[in-house]
Amino acid sequence: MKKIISGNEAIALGFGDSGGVFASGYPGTPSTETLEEVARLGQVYCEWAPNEKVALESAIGGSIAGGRSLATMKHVGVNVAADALLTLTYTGVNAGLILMVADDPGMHSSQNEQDSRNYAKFAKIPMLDPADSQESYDMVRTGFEISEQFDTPVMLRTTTRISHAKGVVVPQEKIAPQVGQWVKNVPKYVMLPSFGKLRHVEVEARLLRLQEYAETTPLNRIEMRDPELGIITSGVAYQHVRESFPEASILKLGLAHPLPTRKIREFAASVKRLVVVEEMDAIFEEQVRAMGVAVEIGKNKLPLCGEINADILRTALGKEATATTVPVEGLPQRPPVFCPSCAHRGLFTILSKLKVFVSGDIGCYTLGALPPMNAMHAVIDMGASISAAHGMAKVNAIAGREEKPVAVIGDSTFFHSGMTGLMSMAYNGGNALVIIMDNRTTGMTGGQENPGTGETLQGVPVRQVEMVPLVKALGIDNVAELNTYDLKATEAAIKKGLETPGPYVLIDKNPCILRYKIRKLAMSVDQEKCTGCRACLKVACMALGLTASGEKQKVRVDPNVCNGCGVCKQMCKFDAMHELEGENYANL
Ligand SMILES: Cc1ncc(C[n+]2csc(CCOP(=O)(O)OP(=O)(O)O)c2C)c(N)n1
Repeated sequence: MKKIISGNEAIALGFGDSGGVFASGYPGTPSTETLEEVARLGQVYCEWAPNEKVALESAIGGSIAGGRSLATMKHVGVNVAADALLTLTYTGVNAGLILMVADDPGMHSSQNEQDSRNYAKFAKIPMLDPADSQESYDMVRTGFEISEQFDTPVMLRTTTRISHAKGVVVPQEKIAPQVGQWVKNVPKYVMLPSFGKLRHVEVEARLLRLQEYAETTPLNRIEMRDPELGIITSGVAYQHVRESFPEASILKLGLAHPLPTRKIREFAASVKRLVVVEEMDAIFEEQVRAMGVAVEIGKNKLPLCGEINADILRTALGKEATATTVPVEGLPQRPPVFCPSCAHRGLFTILSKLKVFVSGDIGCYTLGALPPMNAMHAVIDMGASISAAHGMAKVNAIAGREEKPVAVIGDSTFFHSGMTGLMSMAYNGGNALVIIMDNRTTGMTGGQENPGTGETLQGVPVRQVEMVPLVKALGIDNVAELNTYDLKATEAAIKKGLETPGPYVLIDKNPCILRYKIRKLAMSVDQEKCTGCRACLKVACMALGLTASGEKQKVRVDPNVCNGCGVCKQMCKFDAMHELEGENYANL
């Protein structure tokens, strides 16, 4: 039966329909819904791993044990899993193995916009690049076939628009999951140097066989139209090409690595002007040029940064833009802020006041870097807050600087890759204050489960990892709890952590109000008492606004937005704020 589903949902469905047995992943936009959908469909066993390396390694184990396996992650997750990937390419697979990676050109929700096609080249493995939901679905099946035929992991790469846009999918006949043999094969799976050397030779031979496959597979197709203009493209860029140049001839690369060199030459010879349209890096273009084939337009006119759209393409190729994508001028900027009553707000109100150097991390708390808080000064990658703070403290000590850095990290990020940094700090005699915002969820990506939530991906209750004993086990003696809804207590706790020499950990256990649906009585402002000093606005809450312009603007609270955390109330010196009595507007 036909369905209208997103690319992520299509991959999940394709996995269940293609004899999938085991799936593991770590959340990350735009990949997250894939594993959530596998869980919702309920056909195949799946789980959240604490990080991408664990997810891929678990999928490797699933494959070795004979089950078709899937690992899901966002592009930067592949960096975390790369150690496993770059040797997995040597071992190959037993049952089929797909690494689904979702790229984020345009950085809608990421710390960088790296192009995962580089990883396919780097690891010398095939990469499938779907252009819509149907292809996302079909390429899971094809991916498993390629994986088993060529004894290789396969990367299935989407981008934000493929992952999140919906399209029609006609499912194929379902393949029942079959678990094959659990094989002991030491030279294939034990990557000692002596075995690894032999496997590397295999990898090179496999790549040549894959290159031959690339020439004939229908994944790479020539769509011959007007020979005047020929465009080599793949993925979502194919859709933009079809929209802006419906008359152009196209070589559509469904297999983005390795490339079909003979087919490329054949296509180039059959068109007058050759253009390569790809988002982000010039991966195809460089390879085509290296073949000695002339490319008229590629990255000389098209951007290396951000997404491509129909108008960018039209302009690059000398046609007029259609103005469908030109943003309206003069709209007010609305930087994202913490949710009303989020526990992170109190923390950053105080960190901002104390003007300390904050080594931040990736999660909802990264918003603390934005105005008006401006209270985060370095954010690199997941887990870096603690290790970077450690390095800062060491250099500060060498320079004779007294200031102690503060690291801020969430629970999911701590479990992902913060723990090792903290262990290093304890082991190497570090000197930073570490604040763990343990809101018992992976908030930023939509409130997923993690080892601390006490629930699996399917919502099955399990033992929670407790933060205090974990931190102590990593070698930290000074551990205290924090309540960021209490500004005075938070300030005192942070000051104590900063004054005490050596590593010091504060743990805030207030749960994510969104994930746990916590409702509190809304606040209200006594207009008689409010002086309009705006001290409360420093907490950057979207429930707070100003009264209509008049002689003296005062603060008002939108009771439909306010969730009554009372942080703004603590900023008011005039006792103008109080909880709404009698009626809980937040529950309206
Ligand atoms: C390597 C990597 N994997 C995944 C992500 C996506 N991601 C961004 S923040 C985040 C988790 C945040 O959770 P937590 O640390 O608990 O903080 P919260 O958002 O709940 O405050 C994830 C998974 C990423 N940016 N980088």
